[in-house]
Amino acid sequence: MTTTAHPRPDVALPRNERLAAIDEFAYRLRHNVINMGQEQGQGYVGQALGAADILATVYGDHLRFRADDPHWDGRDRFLLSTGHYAIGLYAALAEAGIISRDELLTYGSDDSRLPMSGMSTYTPGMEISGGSLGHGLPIAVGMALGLRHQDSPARVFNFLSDGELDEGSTWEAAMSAHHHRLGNLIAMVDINALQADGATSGVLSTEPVHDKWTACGWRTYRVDGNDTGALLDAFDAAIAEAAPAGSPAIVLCDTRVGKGVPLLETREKAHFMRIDEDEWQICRDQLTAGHNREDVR
Ligand SMILES: Cc1ncc(C[n+]2csc(CCOP(=O)(O)OP(=O)(O)O)c2C)c(N)n1
Ligand SMILES: [Mg+2]
Repeated sequence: MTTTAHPRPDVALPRNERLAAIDEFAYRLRHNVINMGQEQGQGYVGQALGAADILATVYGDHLRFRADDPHWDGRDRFLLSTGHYAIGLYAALAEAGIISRDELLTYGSDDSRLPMSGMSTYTPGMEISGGSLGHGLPIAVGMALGLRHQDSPARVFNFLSDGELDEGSTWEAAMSAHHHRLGNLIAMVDINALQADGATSGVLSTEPVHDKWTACGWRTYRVDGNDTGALLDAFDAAIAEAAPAGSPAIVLCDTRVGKGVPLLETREKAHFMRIDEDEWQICRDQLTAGHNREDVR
């Protein structure tokens, strides 16, 4: 068993303990998503299940934050570029202790702090508002530059979807990050091969994605985004070289929509899922059976 330095300065845990904590985080996150989705009977459930392992690795291990002080100046900034993935981030914020699990059940309802598309003014821990794809990375570049000017040790993490690789603004920002030597910027892309209009390969061919980021001057890692061990190693490597001035890093994560719930993994029209009343418990049971654990309600 190798002991690795945990990026949070106050912890140094063995790798297997870090992994176990990430897996537990991801498992609970997925249950939160199912519970939230059931309240509305529909939602961006497939993406959240697919990206759960990425969110768990970053929120459950790498990100520096204070749960009781979400606006703490020294926090790492986590920018959710894809507003419609908010259900997944809310589920992670509950596991991180920033919002309560009870509040999750207000998701998408009138007067809730948890709207279907992420809004920074509504939700503690939500750094930017989403909706218009392709805006997260440009904002992340400005934030990373600003934090460096302030001599802040905080890092900026930006979560993108593969659909955002269709946007010109993403690539302008990618070149700017390299130009400004933003070594404090770490991005990740959920490559779930899906967009609103169908398969990514049919909407716009973005491959070879690894080569493109490398050509833009980024340190680039590509992993199975549902393999928490691979994610942990990739983010460890990306963060180990993070510095106020250096190369930005990106972790390209190949994921499966609906991961963890076989009923949803094979669903057609997976961008926005409508799930029948009697199917939610099947989802929950499949998730629980796959992990041999207790339900999370
Ligand atoms: C600038 C912009 N153009 C178009 C849309 C409409 N839109 C909403 S979601 C989506 C699909 C984007 O792909 P991705 O985020 O990979 O979809 P998913 O994996 O969630 O199915 C599109 C085109 C938008 N929100 N913003
Ligand atoms: Mg996608």
